[in-house]
Amino acid sequence: MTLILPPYQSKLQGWPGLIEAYRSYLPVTEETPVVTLQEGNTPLIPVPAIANQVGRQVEVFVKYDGLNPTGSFKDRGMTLAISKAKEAGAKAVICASTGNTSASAAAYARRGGMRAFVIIPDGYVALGKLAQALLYGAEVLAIKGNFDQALEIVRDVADKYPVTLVNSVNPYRLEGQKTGAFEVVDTLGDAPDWLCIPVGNAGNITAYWMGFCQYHKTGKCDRLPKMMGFQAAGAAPIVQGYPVANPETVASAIRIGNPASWEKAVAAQEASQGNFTPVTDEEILEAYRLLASSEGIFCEPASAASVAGLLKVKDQVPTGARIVCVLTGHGLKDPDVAIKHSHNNQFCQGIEPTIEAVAKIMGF
Ligand code: AN7
Repeated sequence: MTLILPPYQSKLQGWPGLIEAYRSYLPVTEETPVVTLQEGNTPLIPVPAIANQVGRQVEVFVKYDGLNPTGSFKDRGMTLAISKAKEAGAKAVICASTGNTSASAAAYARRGGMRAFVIIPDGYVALGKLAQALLYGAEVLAIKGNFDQALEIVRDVADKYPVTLVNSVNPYRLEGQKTGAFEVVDTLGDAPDWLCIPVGNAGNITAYWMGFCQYHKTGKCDRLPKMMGFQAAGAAPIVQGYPVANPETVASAIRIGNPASWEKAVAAQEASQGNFTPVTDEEILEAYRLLASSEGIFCEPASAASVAGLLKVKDQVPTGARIVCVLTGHGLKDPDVAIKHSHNNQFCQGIEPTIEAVAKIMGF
């Protein structure tokens, strides 16, 4: 078996990537060729301004998974899915994506020496994500359709042709993503009271719940969180109870009308006595701006749905609760939305290049 890591790698100190860090909890063997970009180990950052808005002496943290190697939580699942695909001898992988999965699949597949086919909804993938897929060297197929249609196509293609599907219907994706929950518990010393998370294809909420349950069973945590899932109001099939044919939201990452992990996500919500709640685009953008301008944390719009959701249901939060909101992707993924919706009226252009002109505008 070809090893991906060069021999000098094993002598390095520091974080080895999540497969090595959580090897005993993951379906890998000594034979598995580990394809890693040292993903995981992302910070859990206190967000006091958000906590203040909730009140009731709560503690609020964000799990900033936008700091993964390709800028989203997808890397957690992709390191494992690509390693297992390589172990099985795959030469090519395929995924449907609203953007982040395509960026992650492209990076890990290319690092593992495989072709990466990505099917995306034409015109609905944020600029940074498209840039990534192109530069990583993916074969990018933009369809005149939405994510749900793209997912149907890739399922069929992977059935009929020698390509491995790396959407979250691939069980290794969720196995890798559950490490997000491990890291939260490892940092806090126990599970939080609430885990607030954006929901699109419903893989991540399912994976976090798997992670908390596995850690609970092995005695790493004493309790389990309520799983609080938030969908964009224009793309809220789980909230409504039926698929949405034409999902629409500014949060293009979660513009999904028929989630693949629907039943598993509902099972997690029910077992944890959590909830699914819709948040409007305006609420998402409000939380997006608040995180950046009050906390210094730039996430993408879909990620801000977790904080928007917490603020929306803050009256249900128990006093003194400890809450974690998952920030799934980096803000630089979607520069168009940032510029369009910053509401920053202090951007002055066309200024004469003199100290006097600058000082005057500064108000001195
Ligand atoms: C930033 O990339 O579905 O509920 O194709 O990119 O596990 O789907 C992305 C989803 C939340 C929703 N936040 O997670 C894709 C894709 C961000 C995302 C979600 C996505 P799931």
